[in-house]
Amino acid sequence: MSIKLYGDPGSGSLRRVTAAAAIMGVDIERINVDLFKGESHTPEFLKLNPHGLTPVLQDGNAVIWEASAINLYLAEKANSNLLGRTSAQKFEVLQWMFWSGEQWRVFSTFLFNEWAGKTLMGKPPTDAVVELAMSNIRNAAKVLDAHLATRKFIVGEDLTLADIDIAAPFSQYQRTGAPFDEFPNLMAWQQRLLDTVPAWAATRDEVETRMGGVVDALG
Ligand SMILES: N[C@@H](CCC(=O)N[C@@H](CS)C(=O)NCC(=O)O)C(=O)O
Repeated sequence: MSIKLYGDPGSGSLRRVTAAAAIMGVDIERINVDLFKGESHTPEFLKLNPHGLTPVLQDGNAVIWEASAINLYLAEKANSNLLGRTSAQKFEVLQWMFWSGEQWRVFSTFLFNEWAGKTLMGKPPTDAVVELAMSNIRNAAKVLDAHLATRKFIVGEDLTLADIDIAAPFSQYQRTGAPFDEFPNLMAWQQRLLDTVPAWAATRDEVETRMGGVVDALG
């Protein structure tokens, strides 16, 4: 039975899983959920994830939502080094993944929601939301930039799930206007991922094609 992955190709959260699965060589069956048509809020989909959010993975009886949890599930199944090579590294990878969810990605999500819910519809953004998000991104990026000054990847010498989780907000960077370009080591690391991890570059292209189509469709 195939492993099914539900999501919209324009989603940075789906990209975390499609990139990781490709790197690990795990075959998945993609099932498109058009988020711009509200397809993650149908009664059928809400049975998979009552939050109405994607991605969702279905592997036999196992249904998992939250991209980081999905990636941990797949990495354990594939016995992949994306989890880190040593026990110490594994906890460092987890530390950065949890940090990414709570202190980092969420603020880019605020900016993306402003863009998708307002800018794209020709409405003014809510300044307080944008200011809060920008200042939290700057505070976190300062720490990340210092961390990356002497490192190629977030943990150890190789790509891990921590890189994938922390790089995800770059998926919507052109649309959110997050101030990443104020941080040279962060920008260099992101470019390194695009240059050295083919699945990261391929999934970036997939997001861009889909989002270009969304913008065109809305005229
Ligand atoms: N923390 C969740 C975030 C999931 C999420 O925000 N997914 C967005 C797409 S990137 C979504 O499905 N949005 C649909 C909606 O809000 O209706 C994860 O990491 O999987």
